[in-house]
Amino acid sequence: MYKEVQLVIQDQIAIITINRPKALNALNTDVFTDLIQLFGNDLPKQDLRGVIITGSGNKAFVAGADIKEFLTLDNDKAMALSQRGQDIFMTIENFHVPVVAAVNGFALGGGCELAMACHIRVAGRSAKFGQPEVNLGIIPGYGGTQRLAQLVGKGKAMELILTGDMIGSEEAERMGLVNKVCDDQDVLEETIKILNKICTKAPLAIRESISAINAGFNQDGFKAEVTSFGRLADSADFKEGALAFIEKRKPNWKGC
Ligand code: DAK
Repeated sequence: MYKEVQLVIQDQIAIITINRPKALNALNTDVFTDLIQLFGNDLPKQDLRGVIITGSGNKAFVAGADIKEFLTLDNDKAMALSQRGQDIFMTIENFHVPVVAAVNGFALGGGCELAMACHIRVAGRSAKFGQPEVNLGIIPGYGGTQRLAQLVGKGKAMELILTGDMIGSEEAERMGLVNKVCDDQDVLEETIKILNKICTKAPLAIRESISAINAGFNQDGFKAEVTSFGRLADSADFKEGALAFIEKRKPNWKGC
Protein backbone atom coordinates (compact mmCIF):
# COMPACT_ATOMS: atom_id res chain seq x y z
CA MET A 1 0.00 0.00 0.00
CA TYR A 2 2.89 2.37 0.80
CA LYS A 3 6.13 2.23 -1.15
CA GLU A 4 8.67 3.40 1.40
CA VAL A 5 6.99 3.53 4.81
CA GLN A 6 5.35 0.99 7.08
CA LEU A 7 2.32 1.70 9.23
CA VAL A 8 1.39 -0.26 12.35
CA ILE A 9 -1.42 0.84 14.63
CA GLN A 10 -1.37 -0.60 18.14
CA ASP A 11 -3.38 0.58 21.15
CA GLN A 12 -4.56 3.54 19.04
CA ILE A 13 -0.99 4.71 18.46
CA ALA A 14 0.19 4.84 14.83
CA ILE A 15 3.83 3.86 14.35
CA ILE A 16 5.18 5.07 11.02
CA THR A 17 8.56 3.60 10.02
CA ILE A 18 10.49 5.09 7.12
CA ASN A 19 11.79 1.99 5.44
CA ARG A 20 14.83 2.59 3.21
CA PRO A 21 17.60 1.26 5.47
CA LYS A 22 20.09 0.80 2.59
CA ALA A 23 19.90 4.55 1.87
CA LEU A 24 19.80 5.36 5.60
CA ASN A 25 16.09 6.16 5.20
CA ALA A 26 16.79 9.22 3.03
CA LEU A 27 13.62 11.09 2.06
CA ASN A 28 12.89 10.54 -1.62
CA THR A 29 9.77 11.50 -3.57
CA ASP A 30 8.04 8.21 -2.68
CA VAL A 31 8.56 8.74 1.06
CA PHE A 32 6.95 12.18 0.74
CA THR A 33 4.05 10.73 -1.27
CA ASP A 34 3.51 8.10 1.44
CA LEU A 35 3.66 10.67 4.27
CA ILE A 36 1.21 12.96 2.45
CA GLN A 37 -1.16 10.01 1.96
CA LEU A 38 -0.87 9.02 5.62
CA PHE A 39 -1.21 12.40 7.32
CA GLY A 40 -3.63 13.79 4.72
CA ASN A 41 -5.96 10.78 4.50
CA ASP A 42 -5.20 7.42 5.97
CA LEU A 43 -4.51 8.00 9.66
CA PRO A 44 -7.78 7.46 11.54
CA LYS A 45 -9.66 10.70 12.28
CA GLN A 46 -11.27 9.18 15.40
CA ASP A 47 -9.80 7.16 18.24
CA LEU A 48 -6.16 7.91 17.40
CA ARG A 49 -4.14 8.79 20.51
CA GLY A 50 -0.78 9.62 19.01
CA VAL A 51 1.69 9.07 16.20
CA ILE A 52 5.33 7.93 16.30
CA ILE A 53 7.73 8.47 13.40
CA THR A 54 10.89 6.39 13.33
CA GLY A 55 13.46 4.95 10.90
CA SER A 56 14.07 1.37 9.87
CA GLY A 57 17.23 -0.38 11.11
CA ASN A 58 19.51 0.78 13.90
CA LYS A 59 21.75 3.20 12.00
CA ALA A 60 19.50 6.06 10.96
CA PHE A 61 16.29 7.86 11.74
CA VAL A 62 16.61 9.72 8.40
CA ALA A 63 19.98 10.80 6.88
CA GLY A 64 18.40 13.69 5.00
CA ALA A 65 16.71 14.28 1.71
CA ASP A 66 17.78 11.84 -0.99
CA ILE A 67 20.84 13.55 -2.47
CA LYS A 68 20.69 11.30 -5.53
CA GLU A 69 17.43 13.01 -6.57
CA PHE A 70 18.97 16.51 -6.36
CA LEU A 71 20.68 16.47 -9.75
CA THR A 72 17.40 16.88 -11.65
CA LEU A 73 16.30 20.00 -9.74
CA ASP A 74 16.17 23.53 -11.15
CA ASN A 75 14.74 26.66 -9.52
CA ASP A 76 11.07 25.90 -10.32
CA LYS A 77 11.22 22.22 -9.37
CA ALA A 78 13.15 23.03 -6.19
CA MET A 79 10.63 25.66 -5.09
CA ALA A 80 7.74 23.26 -5.80
CA LEU A 81 9.49 20.47 -3.88
CA SER A 82 10.35 22.77 -1.03
CA GLN A 83 6.73 23.91 -0.82
CA ARG A 84 5.50 20.27 -0.91
CA GLY A 85 7.99 19.29 1.81
CA GLN A 86 7.13 22.32 3.94
CA ASP A 87 3.40 21.58 3.54
CA ILE A 88 3.67 18.00 4.78
CA PHE A 89 6.01 19.01 7.64
CA MET A 90 3.51 21.76 8.54
CA THR A 91 0.68 19.18 8.50
CA ILE A 92 2.70 17.05 10.93
CA GLU A 93 3.45 20.06 13.15
CA ASN A 94 -0.25 20.98 13.28
CA PHE A 95 -1.55 17.41 13.58
CA HIS A 96 -4.44 17.11 16.05
CA VAL A 97 -2.82 14.40 18.20
CA PRO A 98 0.79 14.40 19.44
CA VAL A 99 3.43 13.27 16.96
CA VAL A 100 6.68 12.06 18.53
CA ALA A 101 9.94 11.36 16.69
CA ALA A 102 11.74 8.23 17.93
CA VAL A 103 15.25 9.07 16.74
CA ASN A 104 17.31 5.90 16.31
CA GLY A 105 20.58 7.04 14.66
CA PHE A 106 21.40 9.81 12.18
CA ALA A 107 18.87 12.65 11.95
CA LEU A 108 20.54 14.88 9.36
CA GLY A 109 19.30 17.60 7.04
CA GLY A 110 15.71 16.78 6.09
CA GLY A 111 15.79 14.07 8.79
CA CYS A 112 16.56 16.60 11.51
CA GLU A 113 13.86 18.83 9.98
CA LEU A 114 11.34 15.97 10.08
CA ALA A 115 12.17 15.31 13.74
CA MET A 116 11.78 19.04 14.49
CA ALA A 117 8.35 19.12 12.80
CA CYS A 118 7.21 16.51 15.34
CA HIS A 119 5.90 17.80 18.67
CA ILE A 120 8.43 15.91 20.81
CA ARG A 121 11.75 14.14 20.13
CA VAL A 122 13.10 11.09 21.98
CA ALA A 123 16.61 10.01 20.95
CA GLY A 124 18.86 7.05 21.51
CA ARG A 125 22.22 7.79 23.13
CA SER A 126 24.10 7.20 19.86
CA ALA A 127 21.80 9.36 17.71
CA LYS A 128 23.40 12.25 15.80
CA PHE A 129 21.78 15.48 14.69
CA GLY A 130 22.84 18.11 12.18
CA GLN A 131 21.96 20.35 9.25
CA PRO A 132 24.83 19.57 6.81
CA GLU A 133 23.19 21.29 3.81
CA VAL A 134 26.02 23.83 3.42
CA ASN A 135 28.30 20.90 2.55
CA LEU A 136 26.07 20.39 -0.50
CA GLY A 137 25.71 24.03 -1.54
CA ILE A 138 22.15 24.40 -0.22
CA ILE A 139 20.30 25.45 2.92
CA PRO A 140 17.72 23.57 4.98
CA GLY A 141 14.59 23.65 2.79
CA TYR A 142 11.97 21.95 4.93
CA GLY A 143 11.59 24.53 7.64
CA GLY A 144 14.94 23.88 9.37
CA THR A 145 16.07 27.50 9.34
CA GLN A 146 12.92 28.35 11.29
CA ARG A 147 12.32 25.38 13.58
CA LEU A 148 15.94 24.96 14.68
CA ALA A 149 16.06 28.61 15.77
CA GLN A 150 12.71 28.18 17.54
CA LEU A 151 13.99 25.15 19.47
CA VAL A 152 17.60 26.07 20.30
CA GLY A 153 17.72 29.87 19.84
CA LYS A 154 19.18 31.97 17.02
CA GLY A 155 22.86 31.74 18.03
CA LYS A 156 23.07 27.95 18.25
CA ALA A 157 20.94 27.58 15.10
CA MET A 158 23.35 29.87 13.24
CA GLU A 159 26.31 27.80 14.47
CA LEU A 160 24.78 24.44 13.52
CA ILE A 161 23.51 25.55 10.10
CA LEU A 162 26.61 27.57 9.11
CA THR A 163 29.15 24.94 10.22
CA GLY A 164 27.10 21.91 9.16
CA ASP A 165 28.46 20.18 12.30
CA MET A 166 26.90 17.02 13.69
CA ILE A 167 26.13 16.84 17.40
CA GLY A 168 25.38 13.91 19.70
CA SER A 169 22.04 13.33 21.38
CA GLU A 170 23.17 14.50 24.81
CA GLU A 171 24.35 17.87 23.44
CA ALA A 172 21.10 18.06 21.48
CA GLU A 173 19.17 17.51 24.70
CA ARG A 174 21.15 20.25 26.52
CA MET A 175 20.30 22.67 23.69
CA GLY A 176 16.59 21.85 23.73
CA LEU A 177 16.61 20.10 20.37
CA VAL A 178 15.80 16.76 22.02
CA ASN A 179 13.31 16.23 24.85
CA LYS A 180 14.68 12.96 26.22
CA VAL A 181 17.70 10.72 25.68
CA CYS A 182 17.64 7.02 26.53
CA ASP A 183 19.52 3.83 25.68
CA ASP A 184 19.29 3.03 21.97
CA GLN A 185 17.22 -0.10 22.46
CA ASP A 186 14.65 1.75 24.60
CA VAL A 187 13.74 4.57 22.18
CA LEU A 188 10.41 3.17 21.04
CA GLU A 189 9.40 2.11 24.55
CA GLU A 190 10.23 5.57 26.01
CA THR A 191 8.31 7.24 23.18
CA ILE A 192 5.24 5.10 23.88
CA LYS A 193 5.55 5.92 27.62
CA ILE A 194 5.41 9.66 26.88
CA LEU A 195 2.42 9.20 24.57
CA ASN A 196 0.65 7.02 27.15
CA LYS A 197 1.07 9.78 29.72
CA ILE A 198 -0.30 12.44 27.33
CA CYS A 199 -3.19 10.11 26.51
CA THR A 200 -4.41 10.27 30.12
CA LYS A 201 -5.05 14.02 29.66
CA ALA A 202 -8.12 15.71 28.14
CA PRO A 203 -7.97 15.18 24.35
CA LEU A 204 -9.47 18.56 23.47
CA ALA A 205 -7.01 20.32 25.77
CA ILE A 206 -4.13 18.47 24.05
CA ARG A 207 -5.39 19.48 20.60
CA GLU A 208 -5.84 23.13 21.61
CA SER A 209 -2.41 23.21 23.33
CA ILE A 210 -0.74 22.11 20.08
CA SER A 211 -2.71 24.68 18.14
CA ALA A 212 -2.03 27.56 20.58
CA ILE A 213 1.71 26.84 20.90
CA ASN A 214 2.08 26.73 17.11
CA ALA A 215 0.10 29.94 16.67
CA GLY A 216 2.86 31.91 18.38
CA PHE A 217 5.37 31.41 15.57
CA ASN A 218 5.56 33.69 12.55
CA GLN A 219 5.13 32.04 9.14
CA ASP A 220 7.05 34.63 7.02
CA GLY A 221 10.41 32.97 7.64
CA PHE A 222 9.18 29.74 6.07
CA LYS A 223 8.35 31.62 2.83
CA ALA A 224 11.80 33.24 2.83
CA GLU A 225 13.35 29.80 3.16
CA VAL A 226 11.48 28.51 0.07
CA THR A 227 12.68 31.52 -1.99
CA SER A 228 16.31 31.16 -0.85
CA PHE A 229 16.26 27.43 -1.55
CA GLY A 230 14.87 28.04 -5.05
CA ARG A 231 17.63 30.60 -5.83
CA LEU A 232 20.33 28.14 -4.72
CA ALA A 233 18.93 25.32 -6.88
CA ASP A 234 19.91 27.31 -10.00
CA SER A 235 23.55 27.66 -8.88
CA ALA A 236 26.47 25.61 -10.19
CA ASP A 237 27.51 24.89 -6.60
CA PHE A 238 24.19 23.13 -5.94
CA LYS A 239 24.92 20.54 -8.66
CA GLU A 240 28.56 20.33 -7.56
CA GLY A 241 27.57 19.56 -3.94
CA ALA A 242 25.32 16.65 -4.92
CA LEU A 243 27.81 15.31 -7.49
CA ALA A 244 30.69 15.44 -4.99
CA PHE A 245 28.62 13.42 -2.48
CA ILE A 246 27.70 10.81 -5.09
CA GLU A 247 31.33 10.61 -6.35
CA LYS A 248 32.56 10.44 -2.72
CA ARG A 249 34.95 13.43 -3.06
CA LYS A 250 35.31 16.97 -1.67
CA PRO A 251 33.26 19.66 -3.48
CA ASN A 252 35.02 22.33 -5.48
CA TRP A 253 32.99 25.49 -4.73
CA LYS A 254 32.82 28.26 -7.36
CA GLY A 255 30.55 30.70 -5.51
CA CYS A 256 28.07 30.86 -8.37
N1 DAK B 1 20.76 10.56 0.24
C1 DAK B 1 20.99 9.48 -0.53
N2 DAK B 1 21.73 8.45 -0.13
C2 DAK B 1 22.29 8.50 1.10
C3 DAK B 1 22.09 9.60 1.96
C4 DAK B 1 21.27 10.66 1.48
N3 DAK B 1 21.01 11.73 2.22
N4 DAK B 1 22.77 9.38 3.12
C5 DAK B 1 23.35 8.18 2.97
N5 DAK B 1 23.05 7.65 1.79
C6 DAK B 1 23.47 6.37 1.24
C7 DAK B 1 24.96 6.41 0.87
O1 DAK B 1 25.13 6.99 -0.41
C8 DAK B 1 25.31 4.94 0.91
O2 DAK B 1 24.82 4.35 -0.27
P1 DAK B 1 25.77 3.34 -1.11
O3 DAK B 1 27.07 4.07 -1.36
O4 DAK B 1 25.92 2.15 -0.16
O5 DAK B 1 24.94 3.03 -2.32
C9 DAK B 1 24.43 4.39 2.07
O6 DAK B 1 23.39 5.36 2.25
C10 DAK B 1 25.18 4.26 3.39
O7 DAK B 1 25.81 5.51 3.65
P2 DAK B 1 27.39 5.65 3.96
O8 DAK B 1 28.14 4.55 3.32
O9 DAK B 1 27.78 7.05 3.65
O10 DAK B 1 27.39 5.41 5.55
P3 DAK B 1 28.43 5.97 6.60
O11 DAK B 1 28.13 5.27 7.88
O12 DAK B 1 29.83 5.91 6.07
O13 DAK B 1 28.05 7.51 6.77
C11 DAK B 1 26.54 9.39 7.02
C12 DAK B 1 26.81 7.86 7.31
C13 DAK B 1 25.11 9.67 7.48
C14 DAK B 1 27.52 10.23 7.81
C15 DAK B 1 26.74 9.62 5.51
O14 DAK B 1 25.94 8.66 4.78
C16 DAK B 1 26.30 11.01 5.08
O15 DAK B 1 27.04 11.97 5.26
N6 DAK B 1 25.11 11.08 4.47
C17 DAK B 1 24.64 12.30 3.90
C18 DAK B 1 24.14 13.21 4.98
C19 DAK B 1 23.58 14.45 4.33
O16 DAK B 1 24.33 15.27 3.82
N7 DAK B 1 22.27 14.48 4.24
C20 DAK B 1 21.57 15.37 3.35
C21 DAK B 1 21.48 16.72 3.96
S1 DAK B 1 20.77 17.79 2.82
C22 DAK B 1 14.74 20.33 -0.49
C23 DAK B 1 14.60 20.75 0.78
C24 DAK B 1 15.37 20.19 1.76
C25 DAK B 1 16.31 19.30 1.43
C26 DAK B 1 16.43 18.91 0.12
C27 DAK B 1 15.64 19.43 -0.86
N8 DAK B 1 13.96 20.95 -1.49
C28 DAK B 1 13.34 22.16 -1.18
C29 DAK B 1 13.95 20.44 -2.74
C30 DAK B 1 17.13 18.73 2.44
C31 DAK B 1 18.38 18.48 2.15
C32 DAK B 1 19.15 17.61 3.01
O17 DAK B 1 18.65 16.83 3.78
